[in-house]
Amino acid sequence: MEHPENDSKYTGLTVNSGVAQPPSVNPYLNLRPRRKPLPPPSELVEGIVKGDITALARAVTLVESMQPAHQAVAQEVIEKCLPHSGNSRRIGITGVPGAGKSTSIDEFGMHILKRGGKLAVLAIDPSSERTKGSILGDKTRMEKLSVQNDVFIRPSPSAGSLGGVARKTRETIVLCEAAGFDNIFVETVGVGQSETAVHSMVDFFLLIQLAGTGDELQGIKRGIMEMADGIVINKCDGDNVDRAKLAAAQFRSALMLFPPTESGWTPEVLCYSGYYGLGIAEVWDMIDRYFEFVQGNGYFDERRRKQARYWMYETINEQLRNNFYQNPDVQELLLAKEQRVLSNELSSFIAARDVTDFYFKMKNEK
Ligand SMILES: Nc1nc2c(ncn2[C@@H]2O[C@H](COP(=O)(O)OP(=O)(O)OP(=O)(O)O)[C@@H](O)[C@H]2O)c(=O)[nH]1
Ligand SMILES: [Mg+2]
Repeated sequence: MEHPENDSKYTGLTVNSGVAQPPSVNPYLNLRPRRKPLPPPSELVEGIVKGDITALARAVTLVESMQPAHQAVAQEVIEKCLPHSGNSRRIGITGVPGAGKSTSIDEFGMHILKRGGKLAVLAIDPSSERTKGSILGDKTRMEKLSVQNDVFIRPSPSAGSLGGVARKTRETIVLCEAAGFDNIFVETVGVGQSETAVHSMVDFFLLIQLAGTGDELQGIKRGIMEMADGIVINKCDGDNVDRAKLAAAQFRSALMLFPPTESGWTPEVLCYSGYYGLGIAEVWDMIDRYFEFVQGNGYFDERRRKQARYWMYETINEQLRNNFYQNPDVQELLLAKEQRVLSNELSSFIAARDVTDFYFKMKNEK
């Protein structure tokens, strides 16, 4: 091709002859094997109960899928796994970003694996942005656990409503237990509502805190502290030890002002270092003592029963909401009403009543 700009008299940029670029569309795309057909539920259940990780992972993928066909299989698998579930310690772990959750889970996990048993690490993280980051982050931060045989690490189901994400994690707990995982960690980042969701599915709720600049207690919502069965101050190492101990004392005195817990257990405050592996055994001794205590006084079973009831209502709420919002006629009407509310032609309450009336009428006619 003629390139006037390559003329020796041309004073602008010159163009070099290039190399052929690869096609932008993968020529082998259509040669890829088709997706495997859905395995029958009974086959998955059989695999899960035998402890087959591949079957477990496939079932969890179905639980997380939005497709109705996948959901149908998933629900059947869960139902068949239920009689094999329940036999585990479910431990929720929360803390603000950077508190050291991943680093600590690696140490805690290795500590309990030494005693035998299997560990599943699940997460609840309803924000898609972080999910992408934390998959990468957790792979590197949980470097000891991620190469163990008896460990199943699963990042949070991808973004959706918190209720939806939490339900999937709860269902995944059932599958993991059926596969023989007798220790379940559910991690969540300590900002927002996800702690409540995690609290509603675990037996023990561990709050990881950091020693700060003296105003530790201000940043933490009271509600989260009230949910905690144990508070641990991480990064108690190097020249941070004194500050960590001070923070622990502050937490202890703050906890004394709280009303007694439902379980009768007094939450303990401990210092440790996840990174250097200091004080890990002490944290775990506390958790052991808690389980002994609540199994003795019956609170363990009571909490699980209450959680089961909670999840029944949560699931109903979610299904009602989905049924409403996913109805095409409702969607159309909603859009129209929304416009009128935005332009001040209609009050929010009347608009809401119009749409719900329409929905109830439609349901009654069916
Ligand atoms: N000095 C010290 N640093 C620690 C300790 N535990 C974690 N860290 C460091 O703190 C940083 C955050 O640790 P992570 O384990 O990724 O924290 P995280 O809570 O999982 O953070 P997110 O996944 O972002 O929510 C990392 O740079 C760790 O190396 C500890 O015990 N001592
Ligand atoms: Mg992390």
